[in-house]
Amino acid sequence: QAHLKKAACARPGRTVRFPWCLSTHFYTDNWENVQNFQARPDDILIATYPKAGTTWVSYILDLLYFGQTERQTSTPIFDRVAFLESTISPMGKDLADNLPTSPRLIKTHLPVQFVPKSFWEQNSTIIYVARNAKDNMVSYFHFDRMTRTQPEPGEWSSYIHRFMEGKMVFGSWYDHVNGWWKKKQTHSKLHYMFYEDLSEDTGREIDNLCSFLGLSRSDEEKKRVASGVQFDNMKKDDTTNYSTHCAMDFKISPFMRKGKVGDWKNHFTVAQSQQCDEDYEKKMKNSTLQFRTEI
Ligand code: PPS
Repeated sequence: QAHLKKAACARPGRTVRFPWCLSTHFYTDNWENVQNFQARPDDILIATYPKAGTTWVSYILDLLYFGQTERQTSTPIFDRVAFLESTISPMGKDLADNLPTSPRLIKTHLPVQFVPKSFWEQNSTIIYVARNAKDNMVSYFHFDRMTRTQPEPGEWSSYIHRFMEGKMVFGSWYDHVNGWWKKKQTHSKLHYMFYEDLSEDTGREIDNLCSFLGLSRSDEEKKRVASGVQFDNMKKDDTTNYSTHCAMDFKISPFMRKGKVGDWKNHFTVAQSQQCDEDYEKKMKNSTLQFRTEI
């Protein structure tokens, strides 16, 4: 098994060009099967643009539903929450099919229009997490440096432009956050969350999640969850920090890197920030979405 895992991600991802994005074969090889995935009414789909807080919200949901069982303390989060379109071991669709839990927690980075239709037919619950563009970009850049599943990021100065042009694995951040935001207006089983809100007040966001999901948990339980999912706790926990994942080189950058709102200030020059803001105004001018780049 370990040998197979190593072989599965020994080489960098082959770049695949889809009309809507640049991808790698890791996320497209199983496309038909993913599109035909059979969702269930009690499934919970955690949808995000990459690096927006997927693992954080996954762990919150995992603890809210299942607590600290043996499975939680021994199985890495990427084996407990199925990454649907991924073909990196574990194969996401097969893992999702065989998850023993109810609800099944399933993660996707797909733009809203590519979510398998059975999620809508079954009226499954969806949690979308969004993060401000600048911090999301910085986090993605460092991730691209350290994982073999993504194309090399190149220089930061050119990466910013590629991000603004939407030439990223999983496509344009702007289209992603807006597409899901639009869907939220008509789909009542979609809860749209922000990384910045979670960072500001994790307890409040857990309360909101519980209300949305119809979960009654005691204040004590909710406090335990909020404390368990703090950045430092997740960073030192080998089941949540991705240290056992085959495709990542933590010597370059750890998965649990900084976990902050506003780290973009350590990366953008004043000119880069202005350019990004001007471009942002144009791309987001028709959107009612509001992001915070500091708290
Ligand atoms: S992935 O690969 O798309 O699933 O990555 P994802 O989990 O969406 O995003 C990783 C970033 O989220 C940060 N993170 C957290 N921040 C604060 N608190 C907690 N508990 C937490 N857990 C994960 C993680 O550090 C990455 O952000 P950066 O800015 O790179 O540190």
